[in-house]
Amino acid sequence: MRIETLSVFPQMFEGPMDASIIGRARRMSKLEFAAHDLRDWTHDRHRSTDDEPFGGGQGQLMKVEPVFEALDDLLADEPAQVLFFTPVGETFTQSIAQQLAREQRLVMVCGRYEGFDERVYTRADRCISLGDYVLTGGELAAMVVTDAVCRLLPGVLGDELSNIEESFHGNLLEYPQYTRPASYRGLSVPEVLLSGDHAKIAAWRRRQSIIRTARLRPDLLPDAELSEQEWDLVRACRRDLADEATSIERSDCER
Ligand code: JBE
Repeated sequence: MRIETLSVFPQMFEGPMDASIIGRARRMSKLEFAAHDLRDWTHDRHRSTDDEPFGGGQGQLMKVEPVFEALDDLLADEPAQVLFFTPVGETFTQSIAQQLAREQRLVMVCGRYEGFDERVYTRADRCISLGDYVLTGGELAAMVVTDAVCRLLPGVLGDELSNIEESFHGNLLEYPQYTRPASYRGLSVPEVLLSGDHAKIAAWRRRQSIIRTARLRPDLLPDAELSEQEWDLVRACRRDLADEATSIERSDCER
């Protein structure tokens, strides 16, 4: 896969795109990466990429012409899926990462300042947001998406992971894991994990995943594939939470 970014701070990508798994994927030619400088498509002496908003208001906006001209050039020879990073986009998920990992080429456009002139979005195949917070620019978002996509590319991680990845662990949170020592400062590893009984361990892990998801991320459950028995466990966790709330309420009233 080829990933390119378009931004006024291409140097931000140095380092994160060279280290660890992404660096290795590049050296193995599983991933090609290039950070383009949007200023290369400006024509004025100051190489300006931003300007004041029509109608007034705070801050500067990214201009439309450099983005259009850059995309004309970048897409001239080879098609690509064009992504824009903006808080107005769809929220990035593992499922979007899986879709993007199937593309041949991604061009990620990263804004700065208060955002883009709205007309740039006519060039977008997809607008993506990392979440409901405001970043100073889209570069870090592009790196997050590159990281999530890169690890899904065939041969980048061991292929043994690929089945698990298909569904983000069946829409359940990861079960708790431990390594040596078995006991540390009075904190011990659950007995079952030391038992060597693989069936029992698998059952315990599945149960822990369900309990955690029910308690911490109930929003994931509608898409989880659970057996009737497992739904009973979810309902028990919900009753537990309700009971906890009731007992907290009670103890508050008794004070
Ligand atoms: O999430 N994002 O893609 C953003 C991009 C630019 C600014 N804030 C964001 N949250």
